[in-house]
Amino acid sequence: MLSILRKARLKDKEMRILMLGLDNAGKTTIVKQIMNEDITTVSPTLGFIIKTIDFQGYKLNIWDVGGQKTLRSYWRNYFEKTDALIWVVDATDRLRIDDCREELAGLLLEERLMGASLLIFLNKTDVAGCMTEKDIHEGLRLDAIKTHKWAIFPCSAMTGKNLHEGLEWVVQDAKDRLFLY
Ligand SMILES: Nc1nc2c(ncn2[C@@H]2O[C@H](COP(=O)(O)OP(=O)(O)OP(=O)(O)O)[C@@H](O)[C@H]2O)c(=O)[nH]1
Ligand SMILES: [Mg+2]
Repeated sequence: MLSILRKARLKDKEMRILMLGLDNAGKTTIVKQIMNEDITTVSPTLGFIIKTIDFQGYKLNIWDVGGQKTLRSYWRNYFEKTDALIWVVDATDRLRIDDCREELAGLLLEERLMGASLLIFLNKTDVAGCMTEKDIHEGLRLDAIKTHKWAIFPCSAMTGKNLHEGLEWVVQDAKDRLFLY
């Protein structure tokens, strides 16, 4: 019995994190920055990339999926067993904030994502004049989200600002829930 429990817990030392957002939001750059890889050579993701990060004793399998409009219908192929959803928003992309809200709202209706923690990375905040946390709060109507526990972290994939802190939150939150059962 104990060994089964231990195995279950060991298994929980792995987390599946799904990273989505509109194209050009900076998802791939965020992952590369976290992995200390060269961030000067990113190009749009046409399929998906899985990166495994060792983080505070946990193995994080991060699924970075392309966000171009034609690719969004494939997002649903990646929902299964997701512990945490990272939604990346481009703080400089005011024109597509409605598009961004609608795509996120659609995801939050997904049954297979119901148990997932939601981390919102407000990326590109190194750019002067970009949208603020308050702008995003209103633009994405975050207060209306009742289905998921969420947090928003203004960050920059260029400088690395707040990326670690965001991951820390989402891992802690997913962890808290895993051990409830
Ligand atoms: N200034 C600034 N530019 C960034 C930042 N993050 C990403 N970029 C730039 O934004 C562009 C898109 O970055 P990607 O990481 O390819 O975006 P993506 O979300 O993976 O895009 P798709 O794969 O098409 O879904 C690149 O030119 C990056 O250099 C940031 O924090 N600040
Ligand atoms: Mg990408």
